[in-house]
Amino acid sequence: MIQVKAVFKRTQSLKNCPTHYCPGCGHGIAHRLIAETIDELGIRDRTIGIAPVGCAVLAYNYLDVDMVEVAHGRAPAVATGMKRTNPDKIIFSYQGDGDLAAIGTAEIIHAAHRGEQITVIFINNAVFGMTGGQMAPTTVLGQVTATTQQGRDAHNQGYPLQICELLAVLPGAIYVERCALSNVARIRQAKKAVKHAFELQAAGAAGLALVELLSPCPTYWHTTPAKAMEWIETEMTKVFPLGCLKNVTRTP
Ligand SMILES: Cc1ncc(C[n+]2csc(CCOP(=O)(O)OP(=O)(O)O)c2C)c(N)n1
Ligand code: SF4
Ligand SMILES: [Mg+2]
Repeated sequence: MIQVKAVFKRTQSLKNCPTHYCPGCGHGIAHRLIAETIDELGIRDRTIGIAPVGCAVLAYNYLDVDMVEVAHGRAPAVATGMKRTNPDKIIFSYQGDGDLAAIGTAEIIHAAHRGEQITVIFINNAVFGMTGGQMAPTTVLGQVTATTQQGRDAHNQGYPLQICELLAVLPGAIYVERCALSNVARIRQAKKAVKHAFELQAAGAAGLALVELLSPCPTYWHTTPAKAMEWIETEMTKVFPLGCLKNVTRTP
């Protein structure tokens, strides 16, 4: 008799549906890491996600947990209210760089500053993807976007904004790590980081946990999925160094 051993099975917290993301987009990978984490921690029945603006606005079509949609940049403010009124729930926001690092800069800084007990997954793809590939605060110098046709120039458009470095100095932020979705080893590390950010909240740690994921956008980087992965490794990580910037344990 042939023995069949299951080596792979569906991630329960991911819905079984076609994707709307472009080929090679990092959002789908990030969704999967979150869904696997929720399954592995057994927190599906008490997790509430906040969907962003941007290409992942439809995150609730993929993640099979309770989700709410909030206005541009406001996710950390809404997450604050949700967690304070439902302390037994696991609250996470999922935000792009246009959402978190441009429109919602004030919200994320103050939520971290207040030490809100929330988990933030921050997708840095160096552009405003959904609206046509305009420059984001995270666009790297020299990068051509719809609004920086000659390449981003520090004199005209300033320098790339490093959110992890900004937040790590705030006492209210307890865990800040930057990972990349650029190859299998990096994705495995990203999974560990995402899981840790959820575990801290599940364990009742007091403070905000944020994981930044450098994520490919082949469409608005005007390149192939494979070259987009390479570009993260060769260019993005120079400006956004990978690693854990902060990991402290604090209970209320
Ligand atoms: C108040 C307001 N600001 C801006 C927009 C347009 N808008 C919608 S999504 C988006 C950018 C989203 O970019 P990002 O968060 O980086 O997500 P991505 O698509 O790159 O994943 C913008 C500017 C809007 N509709 N309303
Ligand atoms: S435009 Fe970029 S971020 Fe948006 S779905 Fe396509 S590859 Fe992903
Ligand atoms: Mg973006």
